[in-house]
Amino acid sequence: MSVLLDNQFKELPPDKSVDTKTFLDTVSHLPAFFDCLGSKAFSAIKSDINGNITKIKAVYVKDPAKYVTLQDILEAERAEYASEWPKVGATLALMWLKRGLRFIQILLQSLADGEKDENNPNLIKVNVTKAYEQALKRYHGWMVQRIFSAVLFAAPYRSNFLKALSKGEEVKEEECLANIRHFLVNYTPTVDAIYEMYMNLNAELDYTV
Ligand code: 03F
Repeated sequence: MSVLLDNQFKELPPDKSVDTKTFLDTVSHLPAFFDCLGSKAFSAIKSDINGNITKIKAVYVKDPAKYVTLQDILEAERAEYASEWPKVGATLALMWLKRGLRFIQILLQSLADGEKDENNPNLIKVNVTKAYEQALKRYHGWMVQRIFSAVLFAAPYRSNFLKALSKGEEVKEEECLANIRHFLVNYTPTVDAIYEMYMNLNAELDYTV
């Protein structure tokens, strides 16, 4: 089976609201995937993503009936924290988590679209770099950008990455790419909806770390 199909996102309702519990259940499976990539270089990324999921979960479990959708959380925190908001609480955690999710989306989409470096077809550097430039780079100062360049060397080969997505099973490349496309059908609109929510609530910040 494929990691992706095990963690399929749910289809959004017409109002594009994202159900908090379903969202948390689905993203909670992502961090374990980093262990399959076979390099310690990914542990900082894994713990950053994990940390953000934990922060959102901590707010949700305090009052699940109040925080049915992700927007419920943002609106409640906006009222609670006033001028500190949005650089606080689950609002800040989701702001960063969604950037990691966007990175994964662009990376998977680029692989599914068959974008590759014709001279090094088994490397995913072009795909990873594209995802980084579009999803994260502008929020990183020069130090973190240098960390990215270092981590890039630990990026798995394309064939190993596709194998990891298939839980270590040897599957045909075409089958794996089909699974990726299938996964993106609900994943992309969910990530888009979260971005749209941040824009509509004026909750997006562009400081760098
Ligand atoms: C800010 C910031 N977080 C943190 O300081 C930086 C962490 C390390 C960033 C290193 C960059 C590496 C880029 C990725 C290269 C990957 C190569 C992959 C090859 C496959 C925030 O942190 C906190 O989050 C927030 O809670 C806090 O309060 O200002 C705030 C305070 O600071 C980030 O920049 C988020 C980084 C997210 C990176 C996500 C990368 C995902 C990488 C690989 C995905 C593999 C595909 C998986 C598919 C799985 C499908 C099932």
